[in-house]
Amino acid sequence: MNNSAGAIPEATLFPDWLQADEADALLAALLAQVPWEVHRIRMFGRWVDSPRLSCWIGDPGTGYVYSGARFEPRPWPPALQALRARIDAAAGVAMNSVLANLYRDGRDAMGWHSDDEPELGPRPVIASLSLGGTRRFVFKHRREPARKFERLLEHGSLLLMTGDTQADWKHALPRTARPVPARVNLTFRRILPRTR
Ligand SMILES: O=C(O)CCC(=O)C(=O)O
Repeated sequence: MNNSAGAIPEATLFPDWLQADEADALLAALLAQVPWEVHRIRMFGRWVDSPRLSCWIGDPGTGYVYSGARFEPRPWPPALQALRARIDAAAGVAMNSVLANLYRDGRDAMGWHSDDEPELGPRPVIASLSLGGTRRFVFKHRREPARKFERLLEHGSLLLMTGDTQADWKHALPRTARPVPARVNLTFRRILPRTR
């Protein structure tokens, strides 16, 4: 999945997409500027607190339904306004929203899922920027679950997921017992206009 040898040809990891000092400054700004909240999600028929803090950010009209709940977008914080154009250039897509997640320590995590909500359309481009503590990011094939692989998402790295990545693979960010610094992840997305 790195630039030389790909386990998924349509998922590309750019380890040092941001320089360390720029990534440090962005992390500090996001911790201060984003209105972090606990999202309630539906799991196995029950509403539970998501084990991380989150914020759905976007242009007007980019309401998003995931894990059984609907989220209306918060406005873009100043720290993301300039970054947005650079993400668009890297992804080749005009992103109009971003899910920001804060993993406070190794107990915060994200379970198996694909970013395949109808609002994203078929074959969505997702640009995932990681800041702070390094965490494992794991992929499992949706129809052949024995096919799994993982990558480390480091401070300043950008993971671009395109093509059939969401249709063919699930991903997760597992818990860890290892002491790990706080991590912020930003998954930039393009929500398509409603057709009805
Ligand atoms: O934290 C991450 O790296 C991924 C988060 C994610 O997959 C999601 O929120 O959909």
